[in-house]
Amino acid sequence: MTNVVRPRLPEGARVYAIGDIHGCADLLEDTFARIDADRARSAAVQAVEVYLGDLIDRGPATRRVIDMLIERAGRRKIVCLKGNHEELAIRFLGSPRCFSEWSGLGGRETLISYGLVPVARQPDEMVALANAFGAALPPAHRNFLVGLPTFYSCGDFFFVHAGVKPGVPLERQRETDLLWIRQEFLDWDAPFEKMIVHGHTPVREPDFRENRINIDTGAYATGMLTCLRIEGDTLRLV
Ligand SMILES: [Mn+2]
Repeated sequence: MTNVVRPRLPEGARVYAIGDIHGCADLLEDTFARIDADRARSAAVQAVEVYLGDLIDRGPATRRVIDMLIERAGRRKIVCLKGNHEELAIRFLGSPRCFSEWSGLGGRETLISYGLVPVARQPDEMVALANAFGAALPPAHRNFLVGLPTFYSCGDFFFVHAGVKPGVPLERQRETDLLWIRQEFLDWDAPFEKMIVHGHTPVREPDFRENRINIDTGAYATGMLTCLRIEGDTLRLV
């Protein structure tokens, strides 16, 4: 019989992990309230909120979501991770030709939230739109997007947007895998070095596996933004 050791956080640490927000400010506001109520019921020595990336795009209120997260960071310990959508938005600023790819994945909603008209067919129109986006983006938002880390590790847990490349040590993962990987990671059922908590691939309900936990419940389409609380070896949905 195998001796199953459940992954755990260090004594006194609590993590609230939040799935892909995708521009849904109202759902984020509701999640803030749920976390605050949970903290009021039981105080933690050290609580950190980890937002798993894809904060932007698809939903209607990317600009407000970023404002809310920046404001939240002023009074709570939070970590916002980079998702593939944040990568695309940043890339568009320097490479206007990726407009078609980004806009099709929900970037047009982000541009609209910054007061822009997301139409560009010719290369020169894409350059003009990228410049307009750069001008419309408050410096604090640009710094926020550019400065996002790609993972957060605590105790036996590893938080990341998309997943990790099987067979590669966590400390040697490539950013493109952390932000984009899908089937190769999802199909892998052997243990990783740590329990991987991730988003990126929507599921109907939080998916608890032996080696990973997917909490992307497709908020922008379902209205469900999942928040998972981890303390010790105890997992609970908030
Ligand atoms: Mn994603």
